[in-house]
Amino acid sequence: MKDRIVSAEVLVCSPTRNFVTLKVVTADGVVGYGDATLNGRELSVASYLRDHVAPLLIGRDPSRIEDTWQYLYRGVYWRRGPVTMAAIGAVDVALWDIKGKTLGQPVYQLLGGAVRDRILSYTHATGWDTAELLDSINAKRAIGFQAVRAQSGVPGLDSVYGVHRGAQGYEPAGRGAYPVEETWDTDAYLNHVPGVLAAVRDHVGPELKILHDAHHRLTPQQAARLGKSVEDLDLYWLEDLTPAEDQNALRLVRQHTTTPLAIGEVFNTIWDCHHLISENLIDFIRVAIVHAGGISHVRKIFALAEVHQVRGGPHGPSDVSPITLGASVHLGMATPNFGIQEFMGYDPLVDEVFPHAWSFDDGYLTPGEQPGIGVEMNEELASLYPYEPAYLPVARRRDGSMTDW
Ligand code: KDG
Ligand code: MG
Repeated sequence: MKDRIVSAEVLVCSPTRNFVTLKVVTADGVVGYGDATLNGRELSVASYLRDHVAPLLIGRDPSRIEDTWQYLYRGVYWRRGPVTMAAIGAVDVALWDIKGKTLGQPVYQLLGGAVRDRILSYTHATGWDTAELLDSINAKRAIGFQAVRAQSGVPGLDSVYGVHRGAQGYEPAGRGAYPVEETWDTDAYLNHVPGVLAAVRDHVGPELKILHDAHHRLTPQQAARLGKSVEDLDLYWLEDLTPAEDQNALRLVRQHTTTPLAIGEVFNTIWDCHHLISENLIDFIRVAIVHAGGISHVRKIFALAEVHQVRGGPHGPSDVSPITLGASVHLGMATPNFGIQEFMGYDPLVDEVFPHAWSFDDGYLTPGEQPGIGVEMNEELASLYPYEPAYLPVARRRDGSMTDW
């Protein structure tokens, strides 16, 4: 007899930061986990799953992954958006996990098998000034990274995206009842950052892959200027130069620079990026498995990208759980046009709450051979760390008006 889903439970925990996890259990006792974390809006996805999706899963055949995806996407009328797609993503990954466990195979085998031996990954290096940034890059290289995202402070600004003060690792979400308000000045940033990136290239030589994230803060004209000014530095990519809603914004940038462009961490569906991909306006598509409907949907985005020589470079910050990272690594193993996986790393407590078969070695990630996704959840430990309100910062210009964070 076909197996059936008998329970779907939402687990919210905060071991140093918030995570939302969907746990699906079948009548045969197979357990699948999916990540549904949406930074700063966690409880909305938890409610969407708990109140509207979990009841619909009971009694369904867990092997019908694509049909369940279509049911949850097309069956709702109110489509797309980060909350809906994170919820669908969590169900999708939990069902791939169950399928792998049921068949005794790691998920990458079910996706067609390995097309590579390991996945190139990049991590974050940060410093308030250039000297500190170079030290941070040295430290990342010392643990094997061959690709590093370089972010630095900007003179005159007290806080800058991607840069932290003190010994703690960078974590953009701040716990508390209100978002932190930051001041942002694009002119100051643009005057400063090309020199910093030049100093980084000078320091590391030609081999290291250097990436940089502008975090949606530039106009197309400013972005084009930045791309042009760093062209000789042979960056691996410039990321999120312009706000991601406008799929035409990067056309101007493209016309003015050969610096590779990456975008997509806030996209939720193939419909958010098909122009960018099919009109060759980007080089890397950065959708996260969790926020873009799971393995089933991101696989389609990557397949479209393959036709246009666009590579996958999925989002992998600390605010997507180790379950998403594992799912991403499985998909990367089986995707010919996969480029690189962001790997910010996790606090040791997070690794303990989500013990995982995936591993990092010498700059590369591998998924491990455990059936399913290979990431479990220590629910007892997780329950010691209940949800805490936390928000991403907001940003205002020097004149007090709101701008993109
Ligand atoms: O929740 C927001 C973070 O995921 C984002 O700020 C991280 O831009 C980011 C990146 O590239 O990792
Ligand atoms: Mg980014």
